[in-house]
Amino acid sequence: MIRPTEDQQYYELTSPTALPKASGFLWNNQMMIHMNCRGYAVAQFMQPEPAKYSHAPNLEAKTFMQPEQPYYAHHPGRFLFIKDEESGYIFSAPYEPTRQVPDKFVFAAGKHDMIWTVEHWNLRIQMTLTLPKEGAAELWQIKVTNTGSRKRKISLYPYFSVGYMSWMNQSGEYVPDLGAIVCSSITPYQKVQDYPSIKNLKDKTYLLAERKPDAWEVSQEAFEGEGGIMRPSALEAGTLACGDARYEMPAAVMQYRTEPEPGEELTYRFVFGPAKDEAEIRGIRERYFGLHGEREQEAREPGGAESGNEPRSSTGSNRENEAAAADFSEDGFEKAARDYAAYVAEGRGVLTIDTPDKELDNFVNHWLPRQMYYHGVTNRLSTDPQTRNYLQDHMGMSYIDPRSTRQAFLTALSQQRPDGSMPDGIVLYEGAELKYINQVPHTDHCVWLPVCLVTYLDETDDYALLDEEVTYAGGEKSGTVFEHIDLAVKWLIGDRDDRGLNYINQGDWCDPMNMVGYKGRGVSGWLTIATAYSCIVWADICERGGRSAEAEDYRQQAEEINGAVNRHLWDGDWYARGITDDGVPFGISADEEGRIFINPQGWSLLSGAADGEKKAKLIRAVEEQLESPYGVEKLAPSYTAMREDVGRVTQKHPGSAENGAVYNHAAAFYIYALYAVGEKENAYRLLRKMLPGTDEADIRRRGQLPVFIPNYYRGAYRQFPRTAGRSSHLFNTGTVPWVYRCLVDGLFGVRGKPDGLRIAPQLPAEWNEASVVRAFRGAEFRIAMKREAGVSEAEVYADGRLAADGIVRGLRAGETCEVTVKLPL
Ligand code: CEZ
Repeated sequence: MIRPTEDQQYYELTSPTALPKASGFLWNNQMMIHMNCRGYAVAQFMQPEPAKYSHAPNLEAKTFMQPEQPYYAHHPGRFLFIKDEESGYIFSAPYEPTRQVPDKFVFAAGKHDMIWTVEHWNLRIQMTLTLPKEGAAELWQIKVTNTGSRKRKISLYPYFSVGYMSWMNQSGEYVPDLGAIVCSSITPYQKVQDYPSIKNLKDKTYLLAERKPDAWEVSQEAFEGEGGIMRPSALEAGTLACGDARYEMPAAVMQYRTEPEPGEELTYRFVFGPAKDEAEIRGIRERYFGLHGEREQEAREPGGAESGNEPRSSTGSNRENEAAAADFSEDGFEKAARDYAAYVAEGRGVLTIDTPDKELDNFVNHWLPRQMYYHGVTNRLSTDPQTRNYLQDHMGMSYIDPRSTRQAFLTALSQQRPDGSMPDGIVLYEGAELKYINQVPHTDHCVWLPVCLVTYLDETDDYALLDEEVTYAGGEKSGTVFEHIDLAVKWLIGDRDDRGLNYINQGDWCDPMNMVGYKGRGVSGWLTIATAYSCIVWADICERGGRSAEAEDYRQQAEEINGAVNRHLWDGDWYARGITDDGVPFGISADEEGRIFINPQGWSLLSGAADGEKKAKLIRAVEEQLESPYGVEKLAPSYTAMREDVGRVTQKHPGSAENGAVYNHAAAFYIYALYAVGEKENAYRLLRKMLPGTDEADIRRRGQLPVFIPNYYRGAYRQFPRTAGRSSHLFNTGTVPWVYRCLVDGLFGVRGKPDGLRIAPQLPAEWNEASVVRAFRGAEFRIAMKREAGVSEAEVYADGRLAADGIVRGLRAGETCEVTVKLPL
C-alpha cells in the first residue's frame, strides 16, 4: 500500500481509497501547495500576505493553515477528466471527482515533484506537478498513453479549480493570443485606505496551455450543468461550449480531442497560478513555453479528427516544425523543474544515517531536513511569524544554512522591547501587522532565545554573533546580542510572582491556555521550569564566552527557581501545569480532566528540578497516563467541557490539538529531555511513534505518508480510541528541529562543542550497530558505532586514536575523519 522508491526520492501510495487524505507538499519562497492523493489542493502564495488563486466555491474566511483540512466534492483540485468518445465512458484522474477506482493507481509524493500514475480503460495517465524556484506558479505535465491494442478516440479535459474569487467582481475567459484561460477578480475591500494595496494584488488566476485546446469552458455552472461535478453535463457534448464567466464563478477547463494509436504517448503542459495582468501571463508563457506562442494540437479543426497511421510518441502534429518548438518549450519548462529540484536539494541536513531501522533512516536522511528547510525558508507563509515559531524554525536552519539562523536572530532581536521582553510576532515585511494569535499577550517568547541560540552555537561556534550590535524596538536604545539575550533572560526572571513562579498572562507555549492568568495573577508551571532551563543554557553560553561570574549567577538563579518549582508545583508523582488567577493549581492528581500535562514533566528533567526520585515517578506517570500507541499525549484526560480558569484549550475537541492530542512538538520536547537524562530506551520508543508504521493497521489509522511529521496525531486514546492516531496532516510544526536535536544531541550523540565534535551515542538496546555521516563545520565525520564484548563504556577512536573524553578535535573544513565507536553490549 505504501512503499519508498528505491532511490528514496518518493513515497508511493498504491490506492486512492486506503489513505484518502494522504498528501505531499511543495513550496518555494513565494508559495506552497499541499495536494492529497486524490487530486485536491490547498495552495497559497505571498504578496506578501498569503492569498489564494484557487479558491473554495464559497466565501472563505481568511485564516492560517488548518489541521485536518476537510475535503469535499467541490474542494479546489486539479483533475483530468477523460472521455472515451466511442462509448461515452467518463472517468477522472487522479481519482476525484468521478471516483472510478482505476486498475492501477500510484501517488508518488516526492521531494521536488509529485507524480500520479493511473491506468484505466487501456489508458495510462501520468500527472506531474512541480514548481519553479521563483514565482507562484504550478507546472503541470500530463502524459496520456494508449496502452491498448487499438486506436482510441478520446477527449481529455484538464480541470483546474478557480472557485469563488470575489463578491465584488469575478469573471473569466479564454484569451486566444495568450493560449490561456484568464480569470479576473477584485479582492473584496471596503476602506478607501485599502485601495492602494488592493490595486497591486495579483487578482487574476490563469491556466496557460502549451498546446491550443480544441475547446474550453470557463463557467463552473455551465460546465457542471445538472450532472454536477461528479458527472459534469458539459462532457456529454462533442465539444465544450467555449463559454466564459461574467460575474459567475469561473473554472478553468479545456478540451483536447485526440485519437492516440496503440502505444502512442501524448504530452500536455500547463502552468497555473496567480498574476497581476495579461502582460505578466504573456511573460510566463514565454518563460516556460518559448516565444512561439501556443502550439497547434493536431492539424485539425476543433472537433475534427485527423491523424497519421504509424504509432507516435511525440507531442502532436506538424511534427517537422514542432521539433524546434518542443526543444524550446522543454528548455523553459524542464529547466524550471531542474532548478527547482536543485533548490529543494539545498535543504540537506548534517546527518546521513544507516541503522537497523530502515524507515527511520529514510525519514531522517530525506524528509526531515526537507521539512525543516520548508519552515526556514517560508516562515510558514506568514509575514509575522509567532516569535517562538520564528526562533525554533530558524534553530532548525542551524543544520541547513546557519547564516539564515544568524540573520533571524538579528532580525528578532531588533524587535525586542527595551525592557527585554519579546513581541508576540516578528514582523518580516514593512507594513506587516501582528495578526491572529499575535494580538494575544504570551509570556514565553524570551525562553526561546537562549534555548535556540545554543544549537546555532553548537553547530557554528560563532560566538562573534554575541558581539554584534543591534538596536531595540523603537530604535533609540542599542546593545550587543549578548546584552539583548541577557536582558531577555533577566526579563523572564523578573516576570515572576512572590512565590517565584512565572506569570502566564494569556498564554505561554500553549497558545490557547488563555484564561489561567488573564487577571494578572495566574502562573505557568511549565514556563517557570523553562525559565530555570533558560538560565542554565544561558549560563553555559556565558561560560563558554568567558563570562564565568555571570554563569555562576545564572546557575544559582536556576537552582532558586527549581526550588520554587518543587515547593509549589510538585504534586506527589508529577508537576502541576500551573496555578490559576484564583490560586487553584491544575494539571494535578485531584483534577478529573487535564490531570497531567507533558510539558512540565520533560522540561523539569532539562532544568534539573526533578531529582532521581521525582524523575522516576514522573516518567512512570507519563507512561501510564499519557503514552498511547501513537505517541505521548500533550495532556490527559482531554477536557470535555470548558474550564473558565484554564481557557480556550479546554474548548478544543478532546484529543485534537493542544487538548490532548499527541501534539508532536510537545512530544519532541519530552523525548529531547529523555535523551538529556540518558533515558535512551524510553526516548527511542517515543521517537519512533512519531512516524506512521511500521504495520499496515497503524498506517491506515494515521492516514498519512511518512514524508513529514504532522503537528499532531489525535489523542484522547483512552477516551476516544476510534479516532486516536489520526494525523492532522498539517506539516507546519515546531516539532522538526527538536526531532533533529534529539538525533544530533541524543540518539547519535554527535553534538558540536566549541573545540570539536563530541561523540556520545545513545543507541537503543535493540541496535547492535549504526553508522552516521556527520557534516560539521565543513568537515565530514564517518562514524561507525558498534557494540562489542569487553567494552564497559563508549570508546571513541578518531582515525584510529582514542579520544579520551569523546571529543574529536582539530578537524578543518574539507577534511574527513573516520571514527569508530565501541559500545558496551
Ligand atoms: O499553533 C501552534 C503555534 O504556532 O500552537 C503551539 C504553539 O506553541 C505554536 O507557537 C501550541 O499552542 O488555538 C491556537 O491558536 C493554536 O495554538 C494553533 O494556532 C496552533 C496550531 O497548531 C496551528 O499550527
